[in-house]
Amino acid sequence: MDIYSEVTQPELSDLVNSPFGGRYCGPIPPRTRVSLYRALAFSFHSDKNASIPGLFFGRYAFINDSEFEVGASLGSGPCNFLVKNNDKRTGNIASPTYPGAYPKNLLCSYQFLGGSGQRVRLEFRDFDLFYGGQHCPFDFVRVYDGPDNSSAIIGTYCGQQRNLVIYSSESTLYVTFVTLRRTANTQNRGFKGIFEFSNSFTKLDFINKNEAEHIRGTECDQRIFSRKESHGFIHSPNYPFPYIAKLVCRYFIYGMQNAQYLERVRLEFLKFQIPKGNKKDCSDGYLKIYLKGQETMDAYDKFDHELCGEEAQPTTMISDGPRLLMVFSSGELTGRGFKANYTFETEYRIPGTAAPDGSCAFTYRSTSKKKGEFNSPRYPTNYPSFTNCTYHFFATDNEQVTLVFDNFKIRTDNINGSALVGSYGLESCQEDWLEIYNLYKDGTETIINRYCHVTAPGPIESNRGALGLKVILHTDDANVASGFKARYSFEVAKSIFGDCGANLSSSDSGQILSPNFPKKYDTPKPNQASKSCNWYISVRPLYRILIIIDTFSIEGEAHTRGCPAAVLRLWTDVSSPGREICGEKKLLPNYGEYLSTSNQMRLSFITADKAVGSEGFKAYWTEVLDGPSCDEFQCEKSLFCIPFHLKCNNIPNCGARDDSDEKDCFPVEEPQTPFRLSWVAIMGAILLAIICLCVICHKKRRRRRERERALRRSIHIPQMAIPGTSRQQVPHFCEELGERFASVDSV
Ligand SMILES: [Ca+2]
Ligand SMILES: [Ca+2]
Repeated sequence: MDIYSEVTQPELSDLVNSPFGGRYCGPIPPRTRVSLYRALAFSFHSDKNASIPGLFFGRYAFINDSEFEVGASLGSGPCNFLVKNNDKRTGNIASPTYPGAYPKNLLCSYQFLGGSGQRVRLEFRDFDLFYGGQHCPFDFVRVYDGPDNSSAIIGTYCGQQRNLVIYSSESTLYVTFVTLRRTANTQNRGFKGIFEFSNSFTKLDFINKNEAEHIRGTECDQRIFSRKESHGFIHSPNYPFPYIAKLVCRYFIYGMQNAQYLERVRLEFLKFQIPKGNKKDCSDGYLKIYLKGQETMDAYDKFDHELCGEEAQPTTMISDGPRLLMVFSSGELTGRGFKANYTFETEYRIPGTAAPDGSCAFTYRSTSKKKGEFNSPRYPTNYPSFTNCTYHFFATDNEQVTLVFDNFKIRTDNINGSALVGSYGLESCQEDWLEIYNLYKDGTETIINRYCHVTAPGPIESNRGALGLKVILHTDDANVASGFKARYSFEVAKSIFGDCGANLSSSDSGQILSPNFPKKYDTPKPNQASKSCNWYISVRPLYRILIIIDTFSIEGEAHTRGCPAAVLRLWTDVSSPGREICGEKKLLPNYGEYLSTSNQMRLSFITADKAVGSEGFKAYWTEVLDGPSCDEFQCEKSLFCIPFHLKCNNIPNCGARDDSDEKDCFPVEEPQTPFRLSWVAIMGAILLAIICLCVICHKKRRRRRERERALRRSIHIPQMAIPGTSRQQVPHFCEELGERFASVDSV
């Protein structure tokens, strides 16, 4: 069956020239057809001689053409109309063959011209067009906010639409309906709706033209985009006069959100009145507030606040993210409405007390919280460029604050200096950087160090007596990274030496060991954020201090991640930032040798609660005089002048690569050992000989006595004094000895 629904004349001969309306076969019947003009034709073709009855069955009706005459015909086509408010204040609009499948290759236009002060409302009650894609490349309805197709476009619509209602901003509206010439067999109905001209639609002058923008096509929706930390006022429609009933207006208040900026919206109500209905709740009129961007997920049922009555409760709200939406719905009752102040604030996503001026400055007071976290803006998202953020940590009296960094990545493209020691120091960090200061009560501050790249700061304790710490994050105008995440902890102040450490001032040399050396250094107690040992070395004026690190193993690696868990901080110049050392000895620069710039030096060994422990370190320090003249021992290579008694003391005092103080020690020291040994051996031998003689003498005397007794028994000699044996009654050691030597045969 071929259908021709666009035939202009009812003569059959014209079918050849008429647009072809589709060919149908099989079990599915064609959809309803409405002729574009006064005639409709279809033809049935069969290749069989005899047709079977009941092949198809349908109904027809002649319908009134005026249903499609939206206004005065402009005569240039079947569906071009001019609609004036004087002719028709309200009426129907329908596509030219609705509800029959619309023709291809169609161009319809509907021009609505209202009177002064009027707006045009168009409501589509049925809308069914072929859906060719998001931008409607094939068939579409396009609505213009003005008198013709050179006006601003409100929207282009295709596919199926529900609840499509469009308002003109002013008194005119222009609608086109376009279908393309295609061979595809589509059978969509087109559209049907109503239009209305009215003076009673909301006046748009409550929308502040300078700050806000009416969303074209809506009755009273507006959009406010931040112009970077901008602010302004929003009002209910008709404010300060009562709003009209049965009205829905939406306020989309959107802060900035891009790589550089992230804002949130602060909303503060200054005036508020939306009368409650009979139920004494917000079921009549209300203002719903959405703080989390629910509208982007069409979650209009998940509002954060619903306001009605005589006051806004709460009066101030802050969005969670860059978006805030308000939906105002007036019910049967009318009221004075509301006035509110909105402010776009930069959202740093940093915990802590923010500065009232909205700058990136945060304060952490021991009096309000003893421990917590802080981070770079928007961590773990990249921090913005061209930003300075300040973090103040204020301890109370007799407290110290500890900072421990858990993540650290500050963009540095040009790493200055030796890569092995890590990226810290004022010279190394010239792009983005982090600085940490001690703060004092007199308003002064001293820098602890500047850090950048991946070299995380070691654990930091504020100096005893300091008011607290200050951290500054500086970023330059390009290139960013994820930034840092760290913890702070206020704790009872320790001694000036920390948990261990000492004053080393009454000696010319010594050694410094990490706690438990050579066993693993221990980590802080469970309730402590850090454990620290501070050593203060001072020597005679004009002398300097040479430190030689003999053994060294501290977790961390300066150039790949810094020393965030444990660090040896070493000040060769007590008035400048110290060095931060960790890792293994082979990575230490200059073979682990450090020389003070004055007669003072400070070392701090700090472990954070996350430290796991390692061998630690052993270091030797020596008071040295630097210069050509020397009254005592002069090192050969380093030329340091050191006390004589440090020569041959088995400790390197001249330097890591100068062993001159421990050289040529053999002639003085080595002979002592064999000499002492030989004396012990000789004395031992003499003693052994005496013991042997005594034993032999004793045995020999006993044997002689037995011999004499046996002789006396055999010849019965009475017991009497015999002159030859009298000396046996009075034995004498020397006599025995003499006897022993006299009778060599018996040995
Ligand atoms: Ca940068
Ligand atoms: Ca020595």
